Amino acid sequence: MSRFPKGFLWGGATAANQFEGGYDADGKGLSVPDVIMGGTVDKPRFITPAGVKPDTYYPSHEAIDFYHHWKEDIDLFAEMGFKCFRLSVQWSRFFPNGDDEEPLQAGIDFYKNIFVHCKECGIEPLVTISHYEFPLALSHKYGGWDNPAIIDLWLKFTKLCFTEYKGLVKLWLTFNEINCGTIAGMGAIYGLGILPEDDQPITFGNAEWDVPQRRFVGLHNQFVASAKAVLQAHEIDPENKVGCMIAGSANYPYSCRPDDVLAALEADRQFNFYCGDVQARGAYPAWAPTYWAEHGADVDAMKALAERDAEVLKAGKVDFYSFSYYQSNTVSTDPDLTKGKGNLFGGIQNPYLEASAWGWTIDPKGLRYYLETVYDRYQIPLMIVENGLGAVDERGEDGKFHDDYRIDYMKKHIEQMAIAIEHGVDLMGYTMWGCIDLVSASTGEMKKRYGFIYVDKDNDGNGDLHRERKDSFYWYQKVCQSNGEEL
Ligand code: BGP
Repeated sequence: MSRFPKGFLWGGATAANQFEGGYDADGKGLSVPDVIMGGTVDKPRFITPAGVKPDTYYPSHEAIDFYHHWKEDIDLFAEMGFKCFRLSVQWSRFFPNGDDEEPLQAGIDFYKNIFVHCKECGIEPLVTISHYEFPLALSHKYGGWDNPAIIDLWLKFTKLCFTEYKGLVKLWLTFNEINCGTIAGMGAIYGLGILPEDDQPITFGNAEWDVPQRRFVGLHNQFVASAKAVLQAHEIDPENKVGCMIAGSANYPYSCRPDDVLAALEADRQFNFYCGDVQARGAYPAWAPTYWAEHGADVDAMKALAERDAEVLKAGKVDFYSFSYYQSNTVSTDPDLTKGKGNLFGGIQNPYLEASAWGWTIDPKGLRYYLETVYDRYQIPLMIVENGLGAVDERGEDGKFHDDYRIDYMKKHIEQMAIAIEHGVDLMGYTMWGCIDLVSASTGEMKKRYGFIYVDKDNDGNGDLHRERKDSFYWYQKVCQSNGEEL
């Protein structure tokens, strides 16, 4: 008997702006990621908010050109035995300016063909409605998610999706890693469409131009929009299930010094619970006012918003809780401790754990810790919608990609999932991040590869885009086919 439930959703995950390309194809409007340049682990990405600059390389413009390779790619996922494929739709493919009267038929058809083909292949699509994507024209005209007018514009887009894809898609996520909106700089741009006035590096925290109050109002508007979308989705098709999506991290105190333990609790609140509580429990946590005060928001204004919208937040709780998990995070109040490079979380180097080439701590047991903590807290089904290893892949002497390090990473994480399930966690599925090589969100590189499928393209955009199976492709095929028994 398998340790994983029958119908467990094994699969892979992607995001439109990181793999679709076709950034101006068939009438699509510019989206915020279309004006974000490439970077590296040491050199931040820059945003050119006014628009696309000549002679400048923007990784999203072609990405891996799923726009023209979608059938071939889905066939490869089917060959691996995917039960589920997570992808996102781009608002600006339907409504190029975000507030257009009528949608573009080409945008509707593009995704419809994909969903139909997924069905033919026995693959359940899991659709993220907003994955770090926002029509650039809306940022220019309305400012971003801090403007409440965005809520209804977005709900027009979600209604279109729920209606057009009824019967083809039943699993939805509203906002990718919504909790990143709590991070200055990166959170404002990627999550909330709130942009600086001129070209700026994208920082993880500490952005001079960033206004915390705008971010917290923006997040509140997203909570309301997400709750209304849950109600809309259920009304249009009772089969629909809508989840939240949180950038998850297990937060450990560096020492048993009470200050460090409290710092870990604080990190849990900031990254994991602030948004998760509103979306999964339907109300702000009791500590929200202190949190707003500590993060530079206007407490009275936030309290007024929370009270005004309490009913809708309660009514529009999500059906399931999804999250990304790459690493754990170690925190301390001791300023002398060395900072790790870390993904979104920074944090201190954990002496018991190794890190990836990009400085992300590798911690499979942290995944179990996270699963069990979050399930205790919310007691609704969970789904891991991102997890994986970003690494440099090089051809072996035989010309093939032997990515045993990736297999090892995933195997250890899946083992921990099995234990969490044994402990009672209701886990719906696992979509590994970047199942086909794609553009890195944090650095804009192609060199940071996650895929089971190699794509011939480099950081500067060179390559013929052909696809190749890596060793992990055949390994994951066995995982999918044996429902997680053969690791
Ligand atoms: C998450 C994002 C994804 C993805 C992933 C890996 O934060 O939801 O979009 O990119 O991280 O990150 P990176 O691409 O920076 O390696």
